[in-house]
Amino acid sequence: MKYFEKLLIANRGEIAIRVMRACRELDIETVAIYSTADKNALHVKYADEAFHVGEAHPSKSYLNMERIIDIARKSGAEAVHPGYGFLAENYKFAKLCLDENVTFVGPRWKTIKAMGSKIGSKQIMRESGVPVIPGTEGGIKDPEEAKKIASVIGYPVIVKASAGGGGIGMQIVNDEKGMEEAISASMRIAQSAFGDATVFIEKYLVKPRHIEFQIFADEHGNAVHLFERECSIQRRHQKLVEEAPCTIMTPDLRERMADSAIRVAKASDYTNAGTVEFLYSNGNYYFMEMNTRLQVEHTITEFITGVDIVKQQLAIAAGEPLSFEQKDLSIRGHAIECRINAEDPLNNFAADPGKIVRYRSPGGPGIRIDSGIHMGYTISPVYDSMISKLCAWDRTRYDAIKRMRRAISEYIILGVKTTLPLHYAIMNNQQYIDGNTHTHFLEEEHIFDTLERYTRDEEARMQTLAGSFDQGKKVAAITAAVNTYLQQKNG
Ligand code: MV4
Repeated sequence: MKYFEKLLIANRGEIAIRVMRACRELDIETVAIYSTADKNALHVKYADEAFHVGEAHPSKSYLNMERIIDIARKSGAEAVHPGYGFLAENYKFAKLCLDENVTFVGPRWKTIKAMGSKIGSKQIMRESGVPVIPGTEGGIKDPEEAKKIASVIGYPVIVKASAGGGGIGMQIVNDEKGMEEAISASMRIAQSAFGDATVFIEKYLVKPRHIEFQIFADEHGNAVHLFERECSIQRRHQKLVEEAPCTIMTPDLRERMADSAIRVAKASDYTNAGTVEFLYSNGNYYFMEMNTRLQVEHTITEFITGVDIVKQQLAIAAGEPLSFEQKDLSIRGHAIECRINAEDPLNNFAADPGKIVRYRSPGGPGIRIDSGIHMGYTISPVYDSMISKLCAWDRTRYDAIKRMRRAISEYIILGVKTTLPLHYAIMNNQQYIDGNTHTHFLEEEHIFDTLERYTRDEEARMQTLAGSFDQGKKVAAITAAVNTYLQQKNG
């Protein structure tokens, strides 16, 4: 089954290639778009056809809706896959596709619009019997009202922007005295970032876990979930490590959370692939938001379920019913994803774009790499700094961790600073190994001390490896990173 003759991929980098790979296996022709900065990028080479879409800045290229629709017309593509980021959750683009008779591979525009409002989506879920974090039901009109609600739910509370994302405009309030300032700060940031100053408050959960459920819904009323992913390890609201399944999941909790996730899908009139994000704290879980797109970390769900999520997206977009029922799905083994970024973990994760002068990626059993870069490639400062998604699967969680360590130790990336040493440290951190992750993991765990201990203990073995793998520079880089950190810490 082909679903479409030709698909336009309105994205770049690894996710554009990921979507094209599904198309290649389905005999669907692919159309790439590229900005001036991406003329020689891998996703352009991978596609059957490629069209220049505009200048490097996203507003001139990957966000240029009219131009992208033009290219779909010109190339004869019947459908557009938006990937993640850029136009993926822009309801105006989904609506434009509908109006222009091009299939948007994603949910209906009205669903995207409704889920884009934190207050609105929370209201829908509250009415559908999905647990939500206690707080204001609508936007805050005056600080006195906020104080009244806060005194009922108890401090600390958190002020959030309704239009927000990525933690922008979030303010934690510890007592009544801080309320007015937090609300005005949050409103100011929300207004300038989203053009919408609507904010709301809710109970602040201390060190929660981020647990999300992958769901699918077709146009025939069927909805299933593909279990959960745990994504608590983040920095500045960007995920660094994800895994599936979640270590603290029990059959009972999974049943309840999955039931809520399916309720979310039904309540939002959902179609296609989506992710329902929950915060989990002290045995309770709460709906946080719905992501109406294919996610970066879909790979680990593919590992544990064997389902090709992109192929299913295309099938649903073509009007096909889901090819499986809930009872056909089960979890096999454990998968972990490390997002390898060109950035410096020892300098507040500052981006470190530049040329990759030496590159060799790992492989072998249970390893998957999704990447849009190669040796000699120059990572542009204009786009995000992800080098690759390194995923490891094995029968048990601990085996998957050991496999990830092995893969990291095979990885050679020279020319830019990367998060690899940090991932190495996390994979050797006892709390991580024990499954004790939460949203403040990086700050609370003495990750870099663990890195130091690991490096010291394993140096001899690493040196041997370095000889045969020509990894001397990598070992030196890790050692230097540890020394810099210790210098900073000690004075
Ligand atoms: C919270 C929270 C605690 N309590 N809400 C961060 C991003 C945004 N999507 C929501 N976020 C949070 N909301 C309440 N009521 C803690 C966070 C949070 C967080 C959530 C998920 C993953 C990482 C995080 C890191 C810091 C804070």
